[in-house]
Amino acid sequence: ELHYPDRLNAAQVLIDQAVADFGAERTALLAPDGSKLSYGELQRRANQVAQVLAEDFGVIPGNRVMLRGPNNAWLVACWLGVLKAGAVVVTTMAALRSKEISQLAKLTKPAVLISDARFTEDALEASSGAYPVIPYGSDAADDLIALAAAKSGEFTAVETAADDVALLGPTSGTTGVPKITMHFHRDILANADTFSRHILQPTKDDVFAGSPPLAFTFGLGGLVVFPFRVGAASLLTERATPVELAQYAHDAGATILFTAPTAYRAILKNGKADLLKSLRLAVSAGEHLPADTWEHVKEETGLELVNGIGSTEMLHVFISAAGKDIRPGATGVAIPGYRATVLDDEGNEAAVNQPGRLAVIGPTGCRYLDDPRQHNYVCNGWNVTGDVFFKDEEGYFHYQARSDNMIVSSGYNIGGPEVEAALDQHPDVLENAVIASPDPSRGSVVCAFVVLVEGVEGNDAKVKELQDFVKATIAPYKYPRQIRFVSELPRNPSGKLQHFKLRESLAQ
Ligand code: 3SK
Repeated sequence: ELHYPDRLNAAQVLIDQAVADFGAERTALLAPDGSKLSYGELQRRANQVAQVLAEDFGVIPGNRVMLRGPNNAWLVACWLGVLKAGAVVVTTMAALRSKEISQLAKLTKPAVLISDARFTEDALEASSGAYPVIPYGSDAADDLIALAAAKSGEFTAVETAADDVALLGPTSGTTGVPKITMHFHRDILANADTFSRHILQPTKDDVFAGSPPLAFTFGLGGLVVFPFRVGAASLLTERATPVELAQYAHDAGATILFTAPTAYRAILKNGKADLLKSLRLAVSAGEHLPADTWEHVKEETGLELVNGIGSTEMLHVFISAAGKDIRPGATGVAIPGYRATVLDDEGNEAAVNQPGRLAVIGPTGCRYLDDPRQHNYVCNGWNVTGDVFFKDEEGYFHYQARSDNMIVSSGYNIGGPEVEAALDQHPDVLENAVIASPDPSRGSVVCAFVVLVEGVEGNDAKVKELQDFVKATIAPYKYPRQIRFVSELPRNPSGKLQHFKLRESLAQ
């Protein structure tokens, strides 16, 4: 059972408390170029961001502030500064296009959008003056960094309630409309005090590293919340291939790595297993970890990957195992603080070894912002995830499949319907359907079945044209790596698309 005071500001704990407990001089953040930022310097930056927001932009507690940028020290300072000001962070992927930002802004109603200067174009197009866009990293006089430099760096965190909303985390919906998960200040600490504390057992001497963006709660936990909760350091990389990540982590003396199975496979494939040997722990989540990947990593590096499943709805990992508790091929058991089960179609607990929907209860949980889909996710107190698992005799959970058509590719969650909607906008596309196609290196890739309008030829040039079109319409990482031209799509008698038939056709 976790106990937090009624008045709790997660940023006050993660930065002010860390400075008090571990010292201002301790390294908080590292970058691949060898630069470092201490806890004291980061605290000052976060305070300055809070001052800019409150004093220059009139941000008040409860306002929402959208953040957009790759993983770096300024993004972390902004994240902490927004929370210290009592406002609510809305995390977004830097790669999102204006249409996607507008959609999220419509749902979350930000008072302000703070954007890395390299990504302001889409942000400005999306806002079209409805809310201010504050760039950071430009030469402009109104750049956040310039505005921050004029501030004292003294700011007392707003005394938010433990169950005030701190974070709005979007998750791609299967209907094309994103869902916005709401998380409280206490939820942010709860992940550190359950998964991190019991499974990773970090100390202040650990150095965390990893690939997931801070806009994905997998990255936020692993690269900010977990290290800062114990006064450890975190290496942030803006953009790195798996091999570059392994090299940076090695050079920075990283001890705990967070990435997806795809990246571990790529590191081994490129003959760079040695770079991982100095790690104390390597965490694999975001997509299914097959037993042979686990064995291969063990053979090549001696490391026993810590597998885990989490969700944006639950904020972070809730099933995992480490050390002697690991069973290769299984995801693990419910971590202390959480309970998990498998439900059958009637909502009853499924028998041992019988697949069903994975359900979980714990200190974090799903609260969608103003969204009727809440009723599908939370039933009788159980958070019913979109994953099919079975539980074995020992209580270990084994992944089977995703029960919706969310495509998990290289650790990115991509809603199939969103890609379908983008393709549909192309004048040559009559209709289309998108599914996951199994891929040995990425886990899955986005595969689109496309019916072209009459007279248009489906050839390699058209494939490239449609791919470029999707990349320009939605975040480029969502583009269909495979496109198959077909004369019609399978539908049931009431006209509903039968995605499962397309999946079957891939398997043949
Ligand atoms: O397993 C996942 O996909 C996940 C999602 C959110 C946060 C953490 C994780 C591991």
